[in-house]
Amino acid sequence: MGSIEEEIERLEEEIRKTPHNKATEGHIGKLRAKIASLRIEREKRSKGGGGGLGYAVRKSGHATVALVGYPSVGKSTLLTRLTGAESQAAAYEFTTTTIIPGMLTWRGANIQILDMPGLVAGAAQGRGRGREVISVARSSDLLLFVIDGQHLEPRGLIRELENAAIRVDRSPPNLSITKAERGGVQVETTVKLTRVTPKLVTDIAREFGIHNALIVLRQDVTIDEVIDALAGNRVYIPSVWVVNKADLLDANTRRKILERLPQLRVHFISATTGEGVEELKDAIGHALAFIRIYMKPQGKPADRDEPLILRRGATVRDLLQHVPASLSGSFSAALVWGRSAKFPGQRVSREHKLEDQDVVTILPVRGRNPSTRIPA
Ligand SMILES: Nc1nc2c(ncn2[C@@H]2O[C@H](COP(=O)(O)OP(=O)(O)OP(=O)(O)O)[C@@H](O)[C@H]2O)c(=O)[nH]1
Ligand SMILES: [Mg+2]
Repeated sequence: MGSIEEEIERLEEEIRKTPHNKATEGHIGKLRAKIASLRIEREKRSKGGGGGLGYAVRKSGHATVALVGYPSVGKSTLLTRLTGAESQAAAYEFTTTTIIPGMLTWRGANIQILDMPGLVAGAAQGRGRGREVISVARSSDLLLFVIDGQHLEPRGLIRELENAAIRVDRSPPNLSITKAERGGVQVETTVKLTRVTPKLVTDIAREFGIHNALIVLRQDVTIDEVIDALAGNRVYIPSVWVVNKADLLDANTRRKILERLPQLRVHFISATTGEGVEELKDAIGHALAFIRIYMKPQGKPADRDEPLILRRGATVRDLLQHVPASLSGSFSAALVWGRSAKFPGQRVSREHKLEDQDVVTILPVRGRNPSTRIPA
């Protein structure tokens, strides 16, 4: 057997050659599982191989957005338009060679936007600074895809990210895997399965070296979703799509572009003229699903001027990361008013999920009033 890379290519070739039908579905599923587990192996080796990634972008602000697109579509021009940050733009490909950060302020939220080198085919295997681009994309909260009239291949872009275990605009499949000491692989279902059989799920689990486990399927999963869950390294990231250089596109061309991208809701913008850019800022802000929380010191009115900004789904535990240590360090419970509270002033624990515009008071452990603590 050759290198991992060759083995992956051999399996991909086999999938291409195999006719796709009901009878071969299981076989293809297993081949795909094998590829997924080899890719994980490849990642492990390349990380263990030293050298490091050679870049560092410190995440900052309330959320991070990665600009993803082919070379020369106008990512850097757009970064500058959105944030004012300087990132060199030029009429040749691969102008940008490192990650350049900028900050966009939207309704009180600080959104970090990262300009990146253009993505090319084979990025997941490390072509054209692909590893950097992908690892930054993986850790972002939103992918801002930039395409232009000349580079309308959204599937190619998504495929590169999919190969690097990024799932765009999807949610994790509803299934659980509990490893066991013995007993083989048990598959239980709570719904009718139409796309996989328990036998196939068991076979795929084996490809990942899982021989004893309880797997509970709570939705009609696809083979790929089973593979994703077993691989365990998938990240699920929402996206916003823009077609840039709209200043060069007449109404007819725009209509044709929309027809070619039926599955996407694209925004036509021009990074040079600014057309559509304010609407894009709103789209980014809404996609990031911020919530505002008003802090209310015990026995005093809430601070309505400066809300804490969190993301939808945030709990009191997340909130505690954004308050002074003197408050979070002595946390015993919180009182909540607003949409997430069953009644005004409900007493809740760290696990309580907050909603937009909630008012929160943090209660310190009795006898440890934070305002009278003497700093060390
Ligand atoms: N007409 C027009 N040209 C644009 C627009 N945005 C960018 N450009 C031009 O497109 C070229 C490439 O722009 P960049 O911003 O460097 O593109 P990039 O995607 O960052 O390119 P790489 O860093 O090489 O991947 C430059 O000549 C820009 O002036 C736009 O909205 N309209
Ligand atoms: Mg650039």
